[in-house]
Amino acid sequence: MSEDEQFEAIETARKIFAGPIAFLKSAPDLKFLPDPVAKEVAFAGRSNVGKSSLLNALTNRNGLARTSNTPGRTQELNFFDVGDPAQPLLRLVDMPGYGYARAPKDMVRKWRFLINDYLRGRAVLKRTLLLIDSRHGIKEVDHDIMKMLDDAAVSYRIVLTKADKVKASELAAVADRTMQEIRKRPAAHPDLLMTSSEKGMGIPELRAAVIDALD
Ligand SMILES: Nc1nc2c(ncn2[C@@H]2O[C@H](COP(=O)(O)OP(=O)(O)OP(=O)(O)O)[C@@H](O)[C@H]2O)c(=O)[nH]1
Ligand SMILES: [Mg+2]
Repeated sequence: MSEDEQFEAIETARKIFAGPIAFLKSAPDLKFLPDPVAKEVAFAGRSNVGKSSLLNALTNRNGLARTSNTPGRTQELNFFDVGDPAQPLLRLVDMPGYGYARAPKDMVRKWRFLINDYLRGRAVLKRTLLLIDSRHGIKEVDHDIMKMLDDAAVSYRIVLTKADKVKASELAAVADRTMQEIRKRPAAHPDLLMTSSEKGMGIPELRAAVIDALD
């Protein structure tokens, strides 16, 4: 993409996310999923990685998705309509986190099935944004999810979060390591997005990446 095209993609995406966006529904179980009438883009990642915060930054609406310092805040699949709610352009899906060791075992199991079944089986899911904490890089549980997505040929894109929490040199190092991982992954988008919901870093580019996923 040329610089002009990237600029245009960012501007188009900015306008879309400045328009109407509304909470649609919460699905604690696959049988409560909304009718698959719009393309979906999902936010997945370890517990506390910053999924709900990133969704809020993306839509420029604080408090649209509920965030918390305590892991395990989001416990259901939460759907948000972008565009005219009667005919949404797309739906954003805020997911429960995985890998939260201190959650009760039956809850962990329930979330794992919900996450895996949704990601693997949802025909309207156009792309999964797989969030990785800049401070920690890719962990074992992330490898498990990536393998599952690769095996099921579900397109995903890695997004580093909380970039404001690390020094520029550390960010460059974690980005390098993560890029090496991505190259080996068949279903992963070849580029990395570096973001901070707190500082707004990478958010315009992430908006463009979400819109790009709809093609
Ligand atoms: N400094 C900083 N803190 C962040 C950023 N993004 C999220 N946080 C903080 O990280 C914590 C977790 O954020 P959430 O958005 O709730 O994380 P989540 O991935 O939705 O968590 P679960 O729903 O529990 O899986 C909150 O205290 C946020 O304020 C960021 O870019 N920078
Ligand atoms: Mg959350």
